[in-house]
Amino acid sequence: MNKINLTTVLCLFTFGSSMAIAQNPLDFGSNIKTADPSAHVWADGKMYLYTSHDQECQQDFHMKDWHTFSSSDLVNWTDHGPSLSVDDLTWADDFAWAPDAAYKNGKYYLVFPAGTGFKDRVNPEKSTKWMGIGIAVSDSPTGPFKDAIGKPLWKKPYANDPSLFIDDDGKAYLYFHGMNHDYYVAEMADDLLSVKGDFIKMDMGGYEPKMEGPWVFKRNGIYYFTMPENNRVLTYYMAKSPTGPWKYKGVIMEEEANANNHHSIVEYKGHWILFYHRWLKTPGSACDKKQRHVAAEYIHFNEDGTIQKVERTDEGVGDFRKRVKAGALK
Ligand code: FUB
Repeated sequence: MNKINLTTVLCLFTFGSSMAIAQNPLDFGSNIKTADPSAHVWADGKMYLYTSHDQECQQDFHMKDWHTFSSSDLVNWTDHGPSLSVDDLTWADDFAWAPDAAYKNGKYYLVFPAGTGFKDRVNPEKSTKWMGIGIAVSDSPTGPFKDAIGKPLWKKPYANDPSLFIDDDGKAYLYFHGMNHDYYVAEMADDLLSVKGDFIKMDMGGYEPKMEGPWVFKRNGIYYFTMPENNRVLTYYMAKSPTGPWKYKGVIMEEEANANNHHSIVEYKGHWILFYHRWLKTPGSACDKKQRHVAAEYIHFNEDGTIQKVERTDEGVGDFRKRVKAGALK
């Protein structure tokens, strides 16, 4: 190879390798529309995403099943198919909304909201919609999951968007969005099949906006309660205990297009990742409207533990392998 050709090749290689790889929304290998990602890293070292599943061109969130995806590099994903469907439930037939998962006592648990009835937007007094939270179990992280108690954990209050946090001492806490019960937490029994005692109303430091989709994680001994505030803007609180008192800290990600967001935050191979969903028009859709797709971004912390604001990007975590190899700073 002469000198000019070699230089050209080297330039192309250097430029090409520094170019970001478009990775959002995540490529699940099909046209599937997914939302509400809950991320977990289990003992096999893989990242697992538990998501809800929008029917193509859906309206009013009539959703029927939950999917599990796994990956080792956040770029190549395996769709393990529906891990549970409302058809498998005796007490609900619709609204397979935002799930979460946990590993405890050698088993994998899927905690999920589901419901019955319908929402009448024109005459709300005619609405019959009801939602509750169920718990299903499997020997495998990808299911199939089996409804473990054959009923919701409770019937009142109306509740959805469950999130299970298991602390280092093994205690399990269930956070949720509930009618007149936002910012309550339920401590779960050791087998995760029932709630222990009463719901606990958490001290949110006097700031309790409308919310849904809470998520709790722990980093360096500090607990974080994150949520889509007003169902749109991702914001957070910090505390020294999983039940508060919490201190409001502000915005993680601004709202986009007046649409709901739903998220989870997890550490993977030394990097903190925010999974969320975006409303996007994508090729191959059966209708000309925005639909939900799961995406991911890096998330960074300041010295004092506060979270830096995150922008939505096309690149997302497309360079994850490279970053892990380089041991890049968080
Ligand atoms: O996916 C249905 C609902 O939309 C979720 O439960 C909410 O968090 C919102 O994302």
